[in-house]
Amino acid sequence: MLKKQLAGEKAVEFIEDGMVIGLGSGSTVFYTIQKIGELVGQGLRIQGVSTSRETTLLAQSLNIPLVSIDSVNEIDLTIDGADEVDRNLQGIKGGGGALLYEKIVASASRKIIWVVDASKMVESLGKFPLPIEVVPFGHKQVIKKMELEDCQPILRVKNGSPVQTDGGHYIVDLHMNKIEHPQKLEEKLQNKTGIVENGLFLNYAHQVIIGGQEGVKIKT
Ligand code: ABF
Repeated sequence: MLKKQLAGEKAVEFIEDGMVIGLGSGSTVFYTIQKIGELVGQGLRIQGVSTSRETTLLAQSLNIPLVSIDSVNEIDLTIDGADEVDRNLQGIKGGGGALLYEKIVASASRKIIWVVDASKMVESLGKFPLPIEVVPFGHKQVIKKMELEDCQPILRVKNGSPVQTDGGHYIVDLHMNKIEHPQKLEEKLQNKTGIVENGLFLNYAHQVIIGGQEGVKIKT
């Protein structure tokens, strides 16, 4: 079985009947959502809160009941993917461009589990380019500021046009190679006009389920 599939399917063991479940985005949590669809078909009662248009379509195709994040008090458990995770469960997310809605859902979640294949586990964050979500109006000014701060920004482009997120923003990837002080960088990015959100997910994940050669490991 694929390492992603191993990790993705393992996560459903943490789902209890009646829960509100945050449904993440990406190719690993894809397997989680598939499994949830199977369990819903066997009578599991959950309400899903989606983090992206892509996940909404997948959940709908599996007849997983979806509710708006604004119709629930809180989310019991969010299961999502990640691009990089360090030993302290600090992570980088947003490779798939869903970071804003993922962080909003994560912020409303009592518990967060990430599902990854072993290649996502790193010593330090930053080799994966850090995605930031920026407002289209003035995005070149933000890029200029990031260049001056030596963050190596590159506008994410597809077929010659800037990638647009579900929220209608652009994505700029910061090719920093190594992020020495993630907390400090996160605070700096939070305070930059024009930057809507950044892909540093610090102190969010409670557990990471890792699919590897030797099976599945759970890191808490
Ligand atoms: C999502 O999962 C994104 O934040 C991230 O880019 C993506 C990566 O996971 P995968 O490798 O499983 O597609 O949450």
